[in-house]
Amino acid sequence: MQENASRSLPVIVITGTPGTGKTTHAQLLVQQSPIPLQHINVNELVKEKMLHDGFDEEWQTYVVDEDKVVDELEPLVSAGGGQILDWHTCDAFPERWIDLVVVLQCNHTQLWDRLEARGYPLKKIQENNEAEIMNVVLEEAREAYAEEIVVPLQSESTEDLESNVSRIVQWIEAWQKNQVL
Ligand code: DAT
Repeated sequence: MQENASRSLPVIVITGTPGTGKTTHAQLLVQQSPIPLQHINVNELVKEKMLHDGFDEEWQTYVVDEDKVVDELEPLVSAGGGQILDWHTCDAFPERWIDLVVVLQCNHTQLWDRLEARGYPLKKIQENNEAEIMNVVLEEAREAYAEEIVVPLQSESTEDLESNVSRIVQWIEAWQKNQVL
């Protein structure tokens, strides 16, 4: 069991290959959560706070400085938790920060369409699609965190979205009860 007694609110990671639905889930979770949660879109934070070493034109992505990301988030998490960390990778976050890691998964044909609609270059669509097929993010999460806190969830339909968010809300309610005991 991890020692997270200093936090009054849980810290939840929502991860998955780009396009699997992290931001969509995080936004709905903020609305439905019984406790106030702050949605942190880490990609946006990287851009806003310049937590990177420049833009990679070939891959059309920022070269993220993960140490800077961790330093930026540490005071927030340490101040009592209550964050949803929305990012396509998760092993940079220290284990002691995290109470739940939701890994969203999506069938690769559907993922391809979502990324194409987003205007990603072909190479980036292929790379992400392959990563999804190979379960890269799930493996990464399982290596970085205790097995019982890593939960893979399918994100292919609106029904999936709604039932996933309900499940996370139930988890939050259970977490709260546990804190009181
Ligand atoms: P991410 O934050 O993982 O990159 P997103 O939340 O921006 O993904 O979603 C990408 C697109 O896919 C967006 O148009 C919403 C759609 N989408 C995501 N999850 C979905 C789901 N479970 N059902 C239907 N559409 C979904």
